[in-house]
Amino acid sequence: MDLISIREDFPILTQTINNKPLVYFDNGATTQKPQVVINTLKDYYEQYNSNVHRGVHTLSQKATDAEEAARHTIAKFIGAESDQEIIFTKGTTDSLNLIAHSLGMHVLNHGDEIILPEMEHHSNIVPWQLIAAQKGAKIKTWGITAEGTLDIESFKALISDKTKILSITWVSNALGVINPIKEIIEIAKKHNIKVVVDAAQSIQHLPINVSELGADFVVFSGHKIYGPTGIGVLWGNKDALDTLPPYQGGGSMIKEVFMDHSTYQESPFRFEAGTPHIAGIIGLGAAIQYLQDIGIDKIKTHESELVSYAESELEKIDGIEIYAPKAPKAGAISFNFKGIHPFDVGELLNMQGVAVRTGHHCCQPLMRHFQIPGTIRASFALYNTKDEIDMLIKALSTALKMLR
Ligand code: C6P
Repeated sequence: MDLISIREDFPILTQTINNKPLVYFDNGATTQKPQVVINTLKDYYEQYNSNVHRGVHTLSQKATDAEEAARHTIAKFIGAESDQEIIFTKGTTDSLNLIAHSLGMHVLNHGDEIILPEMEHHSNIVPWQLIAAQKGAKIKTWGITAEGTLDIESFKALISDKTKILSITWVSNALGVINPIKEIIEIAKKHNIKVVVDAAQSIQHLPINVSELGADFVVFSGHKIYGPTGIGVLWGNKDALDTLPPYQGGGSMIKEVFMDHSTYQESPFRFEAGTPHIAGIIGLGAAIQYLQDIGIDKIKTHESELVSYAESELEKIDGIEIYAPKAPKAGAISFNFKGIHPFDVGELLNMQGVAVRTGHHCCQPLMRHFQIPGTIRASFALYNTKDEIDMLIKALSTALKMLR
């Protein structure tokens, strides 16, 4: 990968923070945007801003074509069998709320069980709690090992004839750990369990083919894959989606409306009530095209080199604790220093131009497992370099001198 030219595609990266060159290692929270995405948003608003699927006029047709072209790009990128399997949402959180509601309404009965790993983001816990309460279903926690990984035998032990749904992250946002997703899905499928995969932290790092993965539904956010905020995707097999009840009612999702009842469109429009985030959709299409032009395999290789290098350099620091040290990781490493609060380290890194995330990373159950208030997380993207990791290590050493 030509990192010099890639970095030139991201205008934000050239700035200084506190008189130091910006080292942006908070990509797990959101990635920066390439110029092509910024230009795509600008062009839409400047040249063909209009509503979609509603007007016969030229601008509306142009916007509709651009939106559907983006849906096609995204469908191809994730290996969907048809564009109708791509539902646009506001993001991973919105996709998970949609699927928890619609799937939960469809398959859950009183006493049924939903399995959730302990490492899940709150977005993959709370929506399931809401539907479980409504349907009288039960959440079963798949606890993690002391190492911070998932143990397949504990999963098997949790399954009962009441288990209807497993919702699981592919890559942990807090630890960077890659879960053995294919093996897990295979086991779930033997027991007829519906599987929802939270791909918010894998979509930008690992190749995906939803048609081969074996999951029922996959969700992700646009802003973590170089696209705009406020846009996300829910993928599901078209037939499966068409059996589910709608999540929200409104314009675009109906066939006919009477005063006492309505009939609904098929997927994807069945789940896309109201005016969508048109600019966001087109911008996400541009982001995914950009990523495909570089190649996800190359990105994966580059980022796994960054993770290994960062891990080997961090390990040399006295008093560091790296979480899930032996597990395979994608895009992120989490750590702490004995006796030092992660926020203090984060502040001192920021003073030196290094942006990391500190805190519980929206994973309070996971933090409770480790009995810590939070971690320091460095998370990487395709534009990051080994030189930046050296800058992080140097900044950490300065911070630790001050704090110790
Ligand atoms: N994690 C992080 O810094 P939204 O906010 O809807 O785009 O994504 C929610 C979400 C769901 N699942 C996983 C695995 C995630 O990582 C996230 C977002 C960010 O780790 C913000 S908390």
